[in-house]
Formats: sequence, structure tokens, C-alpha cells
Amino acid sequence: MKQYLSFTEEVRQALDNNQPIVALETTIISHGMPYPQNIEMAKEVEQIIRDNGAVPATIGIMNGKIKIGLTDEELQEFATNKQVEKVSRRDFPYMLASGKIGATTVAGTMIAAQLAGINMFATGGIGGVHREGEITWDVSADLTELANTDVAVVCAGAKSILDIGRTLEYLETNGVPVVGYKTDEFPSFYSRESGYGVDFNLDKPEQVAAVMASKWDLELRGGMVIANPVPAEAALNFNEIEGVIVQALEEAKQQEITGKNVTPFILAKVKELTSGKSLETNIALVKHNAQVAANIAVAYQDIQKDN
Ligand code: PSU
Ligand code: MN
Repeated sequence: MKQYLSFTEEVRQALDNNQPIVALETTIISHGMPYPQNIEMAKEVEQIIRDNGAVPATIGIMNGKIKIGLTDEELQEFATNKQVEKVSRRDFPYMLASGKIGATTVAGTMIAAQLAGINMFATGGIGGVHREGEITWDVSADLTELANTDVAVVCAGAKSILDIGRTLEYLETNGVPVVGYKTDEFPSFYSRESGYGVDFNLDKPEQVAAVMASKWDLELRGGMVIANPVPAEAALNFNEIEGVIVQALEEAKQQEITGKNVTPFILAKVKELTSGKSLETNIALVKHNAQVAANIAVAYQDIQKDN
């Protein structure tokens, strides 16, 4: 398995020295944001993690290798190359065998992080059960990965392009704890509210780290969702964004968009319909998630040292 992994020097040293590490995904760079905001965001987020005492490991696939940590040139490639594919669990074998360039989703990044021995990951939003998923069966592979792979994911909840209620039901069935970070309500990415609750509301990085430790000490396999609401000053109005989402979903249906193209199509539409306002919110929440993930990673490493 190790033959498929390739580490940057920074990440390699962090692993050797048991330093806290935070994984980052590349789909958010290649398919989630336009250039040049995507590359600016990617570099800023890495720096935020360093400033908070952890080491960033941005993950992507290139030349038949799973890259754990990317150089600035590689990041630039993910931010600009239009051939970059979106890589979830089912895409790994082909992507590695073909040597193509691929950006990892939440599911893909969790797989790679676990292979590398990293259990903390910061992103924007997770995939979930799509609206009308009971008809289309469009359920993100992110959810199955959360059920099975031992990585904690700090996110701003799930976009309400999804059926948040069914997404939370899926997570419950599969034993994935959903922690609200300083919130009782599961956030909906652009907004701090969704109308749905969380399983546990925790206020401190040490508390979240303790939950991670006991989950994995007990070998209760699988991930955790740490839902961290977008900072209030960057949040969008829940009802306004709902109108935009309904319109974007309608267009996706009319154009018969299916499979892995659904999420990128809707994300791009929402961005277009909010004339860029959603992009600012998106960047603000990812930065905040990176900071919280670094704080939790540091706290988790402290627990491991004490044991
Ligand atoms: N949700 C967002 N922004 C994103 C994604 C989801 O708000 O960029 C990306 C993530 O990489 C996520 C993927 O893992 O989309 C889910 O895609 P799908 O629904 O096709 O599983
Ligand atoms: Mn899907």
C-alpha cells in the first residue's frame, strides 16, 4: 500500500515527530471555487493551520500517487488545470492506474488521510442525501466513508441543496456522532441554522478531542462530524439562500445533470445566482474550520502524549 503514498517533507517530519496534522481536500480547490480565489484560499488555510500549531496536509492524486501534502506548484496545478477529475472512493483504482490528476472529495480525502495515519480533516461542507434522494438514490459517498473511516471532519454542516434531515438520519443509523461546535443546531453551510439539531454540543477543543479518543480507543470504527457554524458576520440569510437553491435544483433537473456532476453544477449555479456573495461566505467558513480543526488536532495530540 505504501508504494501509492507520497509525502512532502513537512508532512513526513510531522508524522515522524507525532505532531498534530490537519488534512485538507482538493475538490474544494478544483471544483468548488474559481481561480484565483481557490489558490488564495488554499494557501491561507494552510497558513492558518500552521499558525495554530498544526501541520497542513492537502491531499490529491497525481502521477499514480496519493500525495499527502502538496508543494506550491502542485497546489497551483490543482487550482488551474481544467482536466482535474473529482475523486471519491470508486475512482481511486482507475485514477492511480491511469496516472491522471484527481482532486479528492471528502470521502477521497478521508481514505487517503487514514492510509497516511492522519485523523483530523478540515473542509467546507460534506456531501449528503440529496433532495428527492428517495427517488434518485443520490446519496454522497461521503456518508459511507464517515460510517467506516476513522477521520474526524470539521465542516460548516451540509448545504441545504441536500436533504439535511435524511442526511442526519443516515449518519445516526451508521453510528457517526454529529458534534455541534458551540452550537445546538446543525448549520447549513451558508447559514448558522438549518432547523435540525446536533447530537452533542461541545465548546472546547479538548472536549471534542476526548470524544475522538474514546471513540477510537473503543474501536468504534468510523468518523465524526464536527459541525462548526459559519462566523456570524459572514453568514447569509437562510430564507434567501433557500430561494436560490430551489432555482439551482430546478435547472439541474431540466438539464438532466446526474452522478458526480450534480454537486459541482449546483455549487456553481448558487455562486452565479448570488453574484459572488456565496463565495465570500464559503472562504470565511473554510478558514474558520481550519482554525478549529488545528485547535482540536493539538488537543488530541496532547491526550495521546499523556497516555
Ligand atoms: N459541498 C460543498 N462544497 C464542496 C463539496 C460539497 O459545500 O466543494 C464537494 C466536497 O468535495 C464533497 C463533494 O466531498 O463535493 C461531494 O460530492 P458528491 O455529492 O458528488 O458526493
Ligand atoms: Mn451524488
